[in-house]
Amino acid sequence: MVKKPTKATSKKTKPAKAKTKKVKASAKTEKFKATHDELMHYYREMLMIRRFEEKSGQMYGMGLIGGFCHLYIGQEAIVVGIQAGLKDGDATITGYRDHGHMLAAGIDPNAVMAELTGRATGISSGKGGSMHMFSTEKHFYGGHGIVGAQVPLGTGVAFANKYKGNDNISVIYFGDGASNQGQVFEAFNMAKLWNLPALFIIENNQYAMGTAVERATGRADLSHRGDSFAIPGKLVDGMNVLEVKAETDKAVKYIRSGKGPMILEMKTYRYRGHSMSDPAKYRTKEEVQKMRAEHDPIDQIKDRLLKSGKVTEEELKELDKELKAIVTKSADFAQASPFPEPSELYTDILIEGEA
Ligand SMILES: Cc1ncc(C[n+]2csc(CCOP(=O)(O)OP(=O)(O)O)c2C)c(N)n1
Ligand SMILES: [Mg+2]
Repeated sequence: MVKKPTKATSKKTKPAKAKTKKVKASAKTEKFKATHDELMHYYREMLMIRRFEEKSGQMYGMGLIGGFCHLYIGQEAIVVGIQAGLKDGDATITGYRDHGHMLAAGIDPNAVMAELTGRATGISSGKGGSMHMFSTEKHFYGGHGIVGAQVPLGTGVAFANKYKGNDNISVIYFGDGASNQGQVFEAFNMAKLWNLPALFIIENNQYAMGTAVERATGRADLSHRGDSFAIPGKLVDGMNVLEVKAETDKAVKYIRSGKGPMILEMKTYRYRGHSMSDPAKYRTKEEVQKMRAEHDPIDQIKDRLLKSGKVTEEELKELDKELKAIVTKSADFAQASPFPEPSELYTDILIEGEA
């Protein structure tokens, strides 16, 4: 959602005293400068994704979303912080946990929810579902169900940008599990060989399905994955949107100046199971609770906003209501939309004239 930063609606109301949930980690955001409008913008964008994902979870439970559905709850600061450091024309590509990436890229929530529910008004005409959504208009190249497949594809997008001589970069998101795949290293090699404008983002949410990163990875500090290709990497607190934005700015500057690719390992955590069908028995409830209580990306910014006295708890509640209404509208829109016609099975298979 590339909306203008939201301003506090009323300055007269008395700022609420720290009535919010205590967030021990909020001090970490204090190290980074941000204007009030920027903080409000990040808060709004992250909360929008969370509310959208909560609704998606409900819709899945009601049987309105079929197939696989992977929620992004807990990881919101990554796409929001990165998107804030990009310019129009920059491309993004990711795996199946893609709803948040689409909303952050400014794609209409109605079109995303309609796609999740398989309706003709969906962004892939109801034929892609949760894992296969695209928007060439917003330079969002999917939505991919095959773990790691987006990495060579996104590297190809970076190649295209360089070939065309524009200054757009390609941001390629993938998980800690995907980072062990062979095709990722082949893509790294070519990206460095040709110094392509590629920003590789490893979303290390610490699990690949039910496997903890330490159980599957010889060296778990993934920011070093590019060492043997001379691709610089950095570890970033992916729960702190301000740190994500600051490190994105540095990486984008480096890449746009023609120096070649870069890797950012975003340390994060997913609160929900791998997909809607995962009961998450491989970790304790306490582990999840601790992350939520001490590192929640939205609470960290909320805490800082309230401490600033420039916005009240009431005003933030109003904003939340506004976002919930947008999400409800998207669910209503989806349910009122028709399913694709059976004849649609035979369209969008080959590009016209290419057969
Ligand atoms: C090539 C391939 N192998 C296996 C799978 C099954 N699979 C789907 S998601 C997943 C885990 C990937 O974890 P990670 O890369 O950490 O991303 P996350 O789900 O945590 O976002 C696996 C093994 C698949 N979709 N594709
Ligand atoms: Mg993972």
